[in-house]
Amino acid sequence: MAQPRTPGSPLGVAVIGAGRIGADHARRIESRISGARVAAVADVEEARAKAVADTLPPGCAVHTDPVEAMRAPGVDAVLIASSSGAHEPQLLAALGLGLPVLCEKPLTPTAESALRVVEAEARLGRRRIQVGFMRRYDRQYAELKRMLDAGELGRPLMIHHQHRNLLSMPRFTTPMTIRDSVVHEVDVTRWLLGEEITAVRVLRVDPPTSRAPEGLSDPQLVLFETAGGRIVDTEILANSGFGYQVRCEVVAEGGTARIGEETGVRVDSAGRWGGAIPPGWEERFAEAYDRELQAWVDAAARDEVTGPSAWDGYAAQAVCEAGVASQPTASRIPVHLAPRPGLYGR
Ligand code: ISE
Repeated sequence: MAQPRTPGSPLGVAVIGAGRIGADHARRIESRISGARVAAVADVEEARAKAVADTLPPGCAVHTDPVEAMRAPGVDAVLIASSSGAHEPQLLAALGLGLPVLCEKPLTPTAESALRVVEAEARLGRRRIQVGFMRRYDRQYAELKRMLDAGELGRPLMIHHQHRNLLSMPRFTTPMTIRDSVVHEVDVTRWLLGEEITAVRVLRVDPPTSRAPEGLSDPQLVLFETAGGRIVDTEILANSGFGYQVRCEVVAEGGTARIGEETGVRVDSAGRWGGAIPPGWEERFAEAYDRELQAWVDAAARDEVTGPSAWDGYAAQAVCEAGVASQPTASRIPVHLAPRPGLYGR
C-alpha cells in the first residue's frame, strides 16, 4: 500500500503514458489544476517520458516501468493515459497499491478484460477507479443532465447525437469509430437516461465520403435501444473536413433540449455570416478536462474516487463490442451485461 500523504501537501500524480493525451494532462495538472503536481511520468519510450518531464517543474521522476512510477516517492494517485492495451495490468497494479486512478477511455480494449477490472475493484470493496469520460464535466452536458434529473423536460423519449471529427487519425479503423469515438455517446446516453443500452445496430453509408481513407466506413448511423424502451441515434462522421462538432438533442414529453450549437463571436463579412468551429476535442472540451481533473484531484485528496466508474467503463465496452459486431451486416445485436456488483449501486 502507498504511504499516507502529508496533510496539506499537493497530491503527487504518476502520469502513465506520455503521448498526446498524457502530455496534455501532465501540462494541465501543472498549469490549471490546484492541489496537485506531477511526481512521475512513465512511458515505454524513455525519451518521450523525459520530454514531458522536461516541461514540468524540477523533481518529476522519469520511468519506463509504469509500476515503478506508481511506487516512486511522493506518488499518491495515478493517471493512466497509455495505449488501451496496456491498461489492465496497470489498473490492477494501482488497485494493488490502493491508489486512486483516473484512467483514460476505453477502460480496457474488451468487455471481458474490463469485467476483470470491475471484479478486482469489487473484491477490494472500495472505488479506486474513475474512467475519463470527460463529457460529463462539460457545462452544457451537465446542464442537460440537471434538467432531466429535475424533470424539467418531462419523460425523455429519444436522443439524437452528432459526433463529427475534422479528420481521422492515421490507422483509424472502422471498429475504432465505435470504440474510440461513439464510446462517448454510449456513456452520455447511459448517464443522461440512467439506464443501460440493451441493443445496438450500426448502418454504414456506402460508398463512404471521399474524404475517408481507403477501407474506413464513414459516416455511420448508430442506433441504441435502452432498457426503458427509448431510441437513441448517433451520426458518427470521422472526416467532416470542416472541424469538430459534438451535438446532442434530447426529445422529451415536455419539449426538447439541444446542446453543442456553436456560440462565440458571429462575424458578418463579405456577404456571409458565421463563426469559428473548433478543430478538435482538446479545444472543444478544454474546460471539461479541467473540471474533470480538478474533481478527481479534489476527491483523491480526500482519499475518495467519484465520477464515471469502472462499471461505466465496462458497460460502455460491452455496448461498443455489440456495435462493432453489428457493423459488417447492420444486424441488431443485443448487449449482455454481467450482474452489477453492489459497489456500483443500482
Ligand atoms: C478521440 O479518441 C476522443 O476521445 C474524442 O473525444 C473523440 O471525439 C474522437 O472521435 C476520438 O477519436
